[in-house]
Amino acid sequence: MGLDFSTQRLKATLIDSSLGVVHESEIDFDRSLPEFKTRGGVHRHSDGLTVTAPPLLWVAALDALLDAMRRRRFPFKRVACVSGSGQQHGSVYLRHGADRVLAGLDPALPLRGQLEGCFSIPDSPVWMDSSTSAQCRARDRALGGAQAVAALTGSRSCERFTGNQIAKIRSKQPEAYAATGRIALVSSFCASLLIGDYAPIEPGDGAGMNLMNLRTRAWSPAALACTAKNLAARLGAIVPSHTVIGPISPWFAARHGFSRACRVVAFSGDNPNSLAALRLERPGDMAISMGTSDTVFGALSSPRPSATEGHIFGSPIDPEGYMALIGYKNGSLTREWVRDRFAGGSWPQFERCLAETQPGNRGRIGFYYREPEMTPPVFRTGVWRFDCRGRPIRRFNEGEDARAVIEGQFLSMRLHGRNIGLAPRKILATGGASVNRSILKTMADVFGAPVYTSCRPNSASLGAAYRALHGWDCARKKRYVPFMESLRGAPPFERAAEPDPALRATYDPMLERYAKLERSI
Ligand code: XUL
Repeated sequence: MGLDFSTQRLKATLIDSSLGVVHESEIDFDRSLPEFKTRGGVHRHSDGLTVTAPPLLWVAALDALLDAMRRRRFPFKRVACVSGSGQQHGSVYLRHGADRVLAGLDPALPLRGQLEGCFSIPDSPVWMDSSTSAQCRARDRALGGAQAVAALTGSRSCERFTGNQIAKIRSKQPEAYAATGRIALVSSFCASLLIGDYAPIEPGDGAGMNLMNLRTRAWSPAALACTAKNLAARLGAIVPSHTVIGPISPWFAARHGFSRACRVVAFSGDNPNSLAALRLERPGDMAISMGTSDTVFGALSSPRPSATEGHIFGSPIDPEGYMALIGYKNGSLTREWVRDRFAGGSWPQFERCLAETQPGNRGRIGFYYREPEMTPPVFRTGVWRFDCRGRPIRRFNEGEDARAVIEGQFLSMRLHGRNIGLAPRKILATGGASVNRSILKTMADVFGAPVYTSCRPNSASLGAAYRALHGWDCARKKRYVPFMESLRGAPPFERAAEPDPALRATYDPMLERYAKLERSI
């Protein structure tokens, strides 16, 4: 069973021994638990920067989900192993002694009332928070600059990253910090509920804190020291992602009928779990998720952390591997804007534009920033068009904007992926735009790699279920089993587009021209 505590809902995905999905359930936080007064699962504060969510909401959601599954006569006793996923970076502050509460839960009562008094901070900072710029700059100063922070932890100091959130709480709410016995991530907190004890953190989600040494996968004493006093004792251990962290707690067996033999595998973040769902195990396996914002992630063996772009996390499916994550703000909305203004207003018309223009767009390159962009950081929105000699031009010919926005987005992904060590071998396309065949063909050509598609929604909870199976398999066989050995027989992805090898000669030099023009913007 995989559980995904995402920003807006809790989902469960169950797979059986043939690796097919046999059950899915979900609870929407705003709708099912209105008393927490969240919108989109969070509380946005009046400063416009602070965003929080009550951890008791996630506890109440687990009660509600399990009750709903029990009403549907879900056979809990057949669940062999559970793992899970949490929105990344968020932190949960548990009072001294909360571990005793977790260990002594009364099966006659729901979790919610029993855990209510356990939080020293009742509203947890979450990934949408951007209120910690001062703490980020202090971290940069203490650790030798932005690039030094990235080289040590895998990412530059980011406002949403847990270490900076902890530093803010330690300085603004010292009594609450002193009352805290354990600081957990959303993922490890939710795992704690299942094992009835404080759960360890693993390197996939642990890397999203600006506190872990990316290479050793242990807490960095220097990063801890510049965050808060006596932090190591409050964070607990970091364990490999496939670790069985305990049997399920007696509360789950007595109240819902789970088997006492059911095991729990370390929970990870939603992005690392999506990497597991898409089985991106080998360096060069990457995914492009095209949604409101676009996300690129993939496996790599020689990470090159950068202070200006992307993040590197520990791989959740390879104890020695790494994963890259690059986010873009200009995704679907920007593609739709180009479609509506310059490409006939419909996707069939847009596809016609792609078909009627030449790959490489006769050397023409466009940059379309409808939103301030994060990769690369571009704060001024606008459209920039260049001819084949790199001279700015005001307009393109008919159809060329459609090709320019798609080629430009993929060239950017190839460039910024390369900058942090991602060398694509095979691409999995997911999200809304991945149903569009001409977009996928352009993707294959720009990257020079085959493109596969996966339309399975809920990738984080499915990935957590795969990781549960993986951890269970390793424990059962008493050796490390490669992830894909545990996943042998999983349904194959559909091969959707092949690269045209002749187009390397077009796109390789175009990438270098793109990089130069991007710098000029
Ligand atoms: C990743 C990030 C989000 C969250 C929420 O760095 O902040 O993707 O994990 O889903």
